[in-house]
Amino acid sequence: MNYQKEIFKLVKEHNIITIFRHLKPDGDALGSQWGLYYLLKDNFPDKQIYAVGDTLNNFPNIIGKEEVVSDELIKKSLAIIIDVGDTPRVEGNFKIAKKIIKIDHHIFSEAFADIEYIDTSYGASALMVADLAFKEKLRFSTKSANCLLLGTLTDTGKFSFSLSSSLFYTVAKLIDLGADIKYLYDQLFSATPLEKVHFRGFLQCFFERTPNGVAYLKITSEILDKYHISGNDAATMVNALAGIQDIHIHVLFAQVENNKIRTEIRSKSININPIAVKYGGGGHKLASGALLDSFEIADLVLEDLDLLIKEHNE
Ligand SMILES: [Mn+2]
Repeated sequence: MNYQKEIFKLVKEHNIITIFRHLKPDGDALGSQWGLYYLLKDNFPDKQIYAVGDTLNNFPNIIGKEEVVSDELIKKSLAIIIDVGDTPRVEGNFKIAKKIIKIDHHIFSEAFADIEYIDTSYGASALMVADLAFKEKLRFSTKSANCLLLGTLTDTGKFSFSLSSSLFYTVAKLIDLGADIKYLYDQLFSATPLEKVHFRGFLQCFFERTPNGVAYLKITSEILDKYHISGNDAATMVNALAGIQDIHIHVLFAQVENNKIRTEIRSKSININPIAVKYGGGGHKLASGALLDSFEIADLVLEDLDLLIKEHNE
């Protein structure tokens, strides 16, 4: 299928377009959502475009203000679901839309759209949007370029998880189109709050390891209180344990709402996605997550991950 052709055919056929992303949005969810929003607004000024969501704006001056959109409006719209592949994780009532397009770089888990554009070779959904727009020869504004670079910088960990030449080629084009990489770097990576700095130090000093090389920490609510950090923020700091000698996989288990355990798993090269899927989660080959019911189940996850390394070494 020629995705660019099919996607923009549907875009041209609809006057109302609603853009959805996943719950607890990260930089790529918001960057790809808002990059697409500005691209469609700039290039199809007669259409009504909505970025759907109801969260605090974590990236002021880069993305816009999200809107809660009525069901009546969604019903008449083309819904574009971006950076998420399974229905429970989509924020908003997208299922009632007239037509649905999915654009995502996570490993496939569920088909629900009229067009399912999935490409796991992309380091960020923002890069998929950028390439679609380049192929369609859309006009970029500084805003759309900045949003797409935001998504790329965050999801690729400042270009450490994804290193293809096509990625750098796309990024170079975004910078030429006005994306301010210095500003984004300063906003994203040069102003870590002190609590997080201290917490990172705690992680790096006190992590434990399994016999075959899984680095991990179980972060209880007592630890969270001590460092004045939320369970969700704590879990996303998993890469504080990246790049350690003889560690192949690193994991954080953090207590969140309803005593659930948010689990973030990262790997240097072994595909850890099947383990995340086994425990009800998902994501990418080298970066996946799940929500567990208890720290006891976390022990089972650790056993599985340790065994995975052992089998890999044999
Ligand atoms: Mn993403």
